[in-house]
Amino acid sequence: MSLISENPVLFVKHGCPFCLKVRLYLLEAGLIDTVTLRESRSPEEEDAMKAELSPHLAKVSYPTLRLGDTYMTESDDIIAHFVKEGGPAPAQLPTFQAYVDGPFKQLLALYKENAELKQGA
Ligand SMILES: N[C@@H](CCC(=O)N[C@@H](CS)C(=O)NCC(=O)O)C(=O)O
Repeated sequence: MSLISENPVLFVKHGCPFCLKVRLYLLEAGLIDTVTLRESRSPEEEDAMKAELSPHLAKVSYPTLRLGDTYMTESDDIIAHFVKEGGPAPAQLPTFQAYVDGPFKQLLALYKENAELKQGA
């Protein structure tokens, strides 16, 4: 695996369900220690992280994985990267799967409903 030599940095925002999905994958896959985790936990830390990332991204979004000079911003792409590097398939991870099929799915449905309600208001 080239995960450690690339020294990946995972930028996450506290409370972000997409960030938790990636963290859960890495944790259950036993890969959490192969990344440097950077988490913003307050508006001030969020501003600082955004200022750090915005020169490299068209639109800052979390989670973001930095691999050398490359930045990835889609949670599924980030997980796919670790699978490609030799990590287990997400379908083999029961806790990850329970989150994706349960709370994560519900949060996405609520997010969508909220957006539709806002549009109609
Ligand atoms: N499709 C993206 C969605 C990520 C997303 O919407 N993240 C939210 C946080 S939960 C975000 O970055 N919002 C912009 C912000 O917080 O500045 C993914 O799967 O990673």
